[in-house]
Amino acid sequence: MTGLLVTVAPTGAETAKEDCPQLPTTLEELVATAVECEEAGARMIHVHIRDDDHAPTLDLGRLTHTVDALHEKTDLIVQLSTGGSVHDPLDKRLKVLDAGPDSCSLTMGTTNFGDDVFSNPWPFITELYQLTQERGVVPEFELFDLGHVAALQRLLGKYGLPAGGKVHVDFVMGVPGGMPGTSAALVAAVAALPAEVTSWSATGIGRSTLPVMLTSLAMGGHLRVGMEDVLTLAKGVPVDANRQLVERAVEAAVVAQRAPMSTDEAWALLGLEP
Ligand code: KMH
Ligand code: ZN
Repeated sequence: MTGLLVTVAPTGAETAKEDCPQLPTTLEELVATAVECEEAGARMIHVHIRDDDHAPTLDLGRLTHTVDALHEKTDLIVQLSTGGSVHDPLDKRLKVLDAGPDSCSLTMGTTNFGDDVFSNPWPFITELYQLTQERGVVPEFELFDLGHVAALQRLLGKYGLPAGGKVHVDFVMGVPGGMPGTSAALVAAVAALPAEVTSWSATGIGRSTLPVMLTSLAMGGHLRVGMEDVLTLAKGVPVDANRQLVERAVEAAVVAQRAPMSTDEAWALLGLEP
């Protein structure tokens, strides 16, 4: 069976620090989280950062400092979010690549996002994609809906393969407005993937976390876990640290006879060099 890539998404842009003090929002908290999640088996980190008031920010200086600090303290693949928060303008989201990440998220279409809209118009997608190719940044294609799978096929057909030659996607499931976090939806979405896709992972938001995790493991997919996507371990049991979610994913993987990947295997999976 395929080895397992665990990506940790520790912070996100939606949860307020005051509602969840254990959310890593400062650089020190983020780096400490990254170190312990790597020890627990994570090999990639999907990063959103916050400002001094713990509000989401795409400040380029802070992003660059964050990438450098994570590279200094860990061997994790550093993936910056280009999704940011639903309030971030498209031009600022394109600038994220200037911070020098190994990887970046690239969402393949506009999605209703709870009461908001997560905007990803086609011209933005193509500009961001071409920028990743120029800069040698490996995109992780975020697919919130079945239509995003078709959009990925269109993108690859028109602009060719990403930097590094691998095509890695992540299904983000259970967002109100996107595809549901069910086994049936994951099976349908995987069946629709373009032939160029070399690896896929999945994450289920909130209560869909466990069904999506177990289905992905059974299907040979990889996992994204973290407090960006879920804040409870079970009903009424809050997550105290991202490490707990990584540990749970690794425990489930071991039961499924999916050994967590080594650092070198993870970087190679994405067409990157450590
Ligand atoms: N915060 C969401 C609006 C990404 O990181 O690329 C977008 C998001 C996806 O989290
Ligand atoms: Zn994100």
